[in-house]
Amino acid sequence: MTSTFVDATTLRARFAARLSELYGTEVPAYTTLVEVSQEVNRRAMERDPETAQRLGSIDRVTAERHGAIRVGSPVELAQVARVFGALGMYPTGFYDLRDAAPQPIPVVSTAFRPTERDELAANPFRVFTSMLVPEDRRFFDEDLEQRLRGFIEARRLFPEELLELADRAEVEQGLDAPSADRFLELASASFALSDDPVDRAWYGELERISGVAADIGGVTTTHINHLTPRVLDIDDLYRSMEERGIEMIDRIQGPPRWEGPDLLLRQTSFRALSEPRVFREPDGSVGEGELRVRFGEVEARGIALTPEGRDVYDAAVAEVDRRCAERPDAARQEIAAQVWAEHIPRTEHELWQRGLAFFTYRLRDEIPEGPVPSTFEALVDDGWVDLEPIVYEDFLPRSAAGIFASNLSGSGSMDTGQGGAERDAAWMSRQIGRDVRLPEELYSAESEASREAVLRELARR
Ligand code: OOG
Ligand code: NI
Repeated sequence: MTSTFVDATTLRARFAARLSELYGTEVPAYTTLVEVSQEVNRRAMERDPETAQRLGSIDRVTAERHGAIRVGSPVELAQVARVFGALGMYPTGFYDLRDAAPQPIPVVSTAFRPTERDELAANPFRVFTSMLVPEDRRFFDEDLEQRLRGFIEARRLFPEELLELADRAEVEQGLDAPSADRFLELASASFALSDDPVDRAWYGELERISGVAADIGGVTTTHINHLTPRVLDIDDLYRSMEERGIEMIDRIQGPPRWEGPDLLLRQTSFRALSEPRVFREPDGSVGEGELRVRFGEVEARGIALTPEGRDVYDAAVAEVDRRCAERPDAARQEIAAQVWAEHIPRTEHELWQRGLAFFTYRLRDEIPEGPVPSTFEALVDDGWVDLEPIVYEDFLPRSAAGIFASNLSGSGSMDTGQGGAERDAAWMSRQIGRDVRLPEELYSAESEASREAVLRELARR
């Protein structure tokens, strides 16, 4: 390779930075969010650098973003997969938001992200990608399904030149410098807010069913819907944003603030302001209008849970819901912290012992005197092997639905008497011709590989 070759990792980092720049010019409050996030992370590092970096280096966390986009069909999703494939990002996880509380959303989603630990460490950029399900009769009748599909089939989200560059980049795992520049230019332009006129009547018809349906099927392009920085202390972030006069949604989604280890994912957001858009009115005239569809989100990440851990987590969330319903005046945060204290282990070690969270292992440089313990458990318990938590790299459907819902104007409408089209990860994989990977399999493989590496190393010593 010549020195001007841009590999997939560098391409991904450059794309993430470029999108961040674009989104900052489009949504100025995002720039404030990034500034405040950096202050919050600096404070967390000053308090305790070791704890702050337990789930990723400060360099990784500072650069870390996730974006969200929404598309209309499997054909479009397959094209998205090609663009992100060029950046070393692969479809991971399947989320069905159509039966989500507090509000059903007519989409199924996946996230494109790097899957290898060193790639995540180099740049963990990920994009939550939702696809409309026009076939779902609970939301759309047959006539509207046909018109929606017709509208979506007639548009092109990505120019052919971009898709061809993407395919080449994926095969060659990067691009020469001029092609890389061109790829980045075309890719970021594909996610910019468009000034194509929005058909007011069509948009309005879809919006009565779902604001998300209108945002996807009511316009001729896709756009980056939010871009989320990662913080080390989301409670500090929430307070700091409100102090700056930015009104946040009423709470932080996901696990409560508590004394034990951070689990999974906590997120919160603020509603972006209205943005000017061009509209075509029913009388054919074209003029300025406004839409309010994009927002700012921020997140804090915790340890990945095993399926058993996820069951404990889900049971705790159900218990919080139950107690909150019994005591509608009580603060959810307080109830949740109480439930957590009762149900969730307070240390990483106990999470590991009970098989509730994923860890990798490291043989200590200084190992104890005496015979080698005979079980892996004892190697950990007796101080031969250290546990290192695996950070949760994915999303939570309930938080996702909460984020969607808190940023919609109307509640939409749904006919629950109708059947919904069946969708799952296997269906999505077939549609896009790529395997949608399951997060828990990736975490489990990483943990297992590290356990074997420790045993091999121990045998050599
Ligand atoms: C995606 C909402 C989900 C998250 O972080 O859970 C999401 C969207 O609004 O398109 O991004
Ligand atoms: Ni998000």
